[in-house]
Amino acid sequence: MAGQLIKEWSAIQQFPSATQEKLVDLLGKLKNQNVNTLTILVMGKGGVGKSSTVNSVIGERVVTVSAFQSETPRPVMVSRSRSGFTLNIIDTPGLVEGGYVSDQVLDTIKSSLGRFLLNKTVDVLLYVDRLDAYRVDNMDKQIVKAISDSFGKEIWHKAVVVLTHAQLSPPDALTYEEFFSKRWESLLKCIRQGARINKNEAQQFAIPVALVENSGRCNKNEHDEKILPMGTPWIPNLIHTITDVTLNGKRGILVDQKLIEGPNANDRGKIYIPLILAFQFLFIIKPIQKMIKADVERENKPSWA
Ligand SMILES: Nc1nc2c(ncn2[C@@H]2O[C@H](COP(=O)(O)OP(=O)(O)O)[C@@H](O)[C@H]2O)c(=O)[nH]1
Ligand SMILES: [Mg+2]
Repeated sequence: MAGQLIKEWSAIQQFPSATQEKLVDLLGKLKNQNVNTLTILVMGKGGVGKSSTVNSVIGERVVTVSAFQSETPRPVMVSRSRSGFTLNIIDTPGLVEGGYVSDQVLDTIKSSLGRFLLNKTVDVLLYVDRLDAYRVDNMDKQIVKAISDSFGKEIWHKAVVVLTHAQLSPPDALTYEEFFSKRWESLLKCIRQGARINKNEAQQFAIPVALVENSGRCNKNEHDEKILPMGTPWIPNLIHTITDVTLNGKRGILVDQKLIEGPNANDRGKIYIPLILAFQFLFIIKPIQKMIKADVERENKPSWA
């Protein structure tokens, strides 16, 4: 973005003053630690609320949200500045296409990152899913695995899991807290498996979760702030979690040539293809050919031989 003028983050004034104060505090905390730019990458399945969350955080409709249409095909970076502080948020297309994790989407994300941020770092990954889902499945694990293979397992040091649709009434007579902790427990387990984070590493990879409700019907407190069912204003809470992860002492994700051109999940297996072919030739095809040859020789001998 060299030389390009970054838009002023004026939509921050759309937030209720209680939220504005907290945001200004958090941005101050980052600046005190010499963090003048905060770059956030948003990824997840399609339709989970990635774009809506980007709009909620910026405070205006900066990216397209659609219930039924297929999403924007390319990643978009939205940048806003405020008193010397720059916020970059990168919204991306859903990672699942036609029932598979799409390598093509992952490649597009990486090459777009190269265009937006070459030799700069991503500070935080927002991994978005919905709170109101009752199961995790193998696809969820595949997505986490694909992200880890493409960006390195370390990306989970910089991750915040965002669960949208947080204003829900839990099923089966569970309390909200019970439902949340069950959902989070199973998703966290799935993330650890997909990212191959073992028991000993779980402590280092303490992945935080933040709840989000993008709906216009989100409840508000007496200060007009959008709140979660337990009363927490969710926008300041999300930015607080993002700030903590930014300052957690772990290195951000460097967008260099190696990352952009590096292999992703399925490509990695491809290096074994020549080996597998060689194996098949030496240990399966060759012996069969030998057997056939021996057979033919036997057949060709005259019966009286
Ligand atoms: N009720 C509710 N609807 C949401 C929430 N987040 C997104 N949506 C809706 O879900 C649909 C998909 O959202 P979108 O942000 O485009 O998802 P994306 O495909 O992940 O970018 C849209 O109709 C949104 O209005 C949320 O937190 N609560
Ligand atoms: Mg979207």
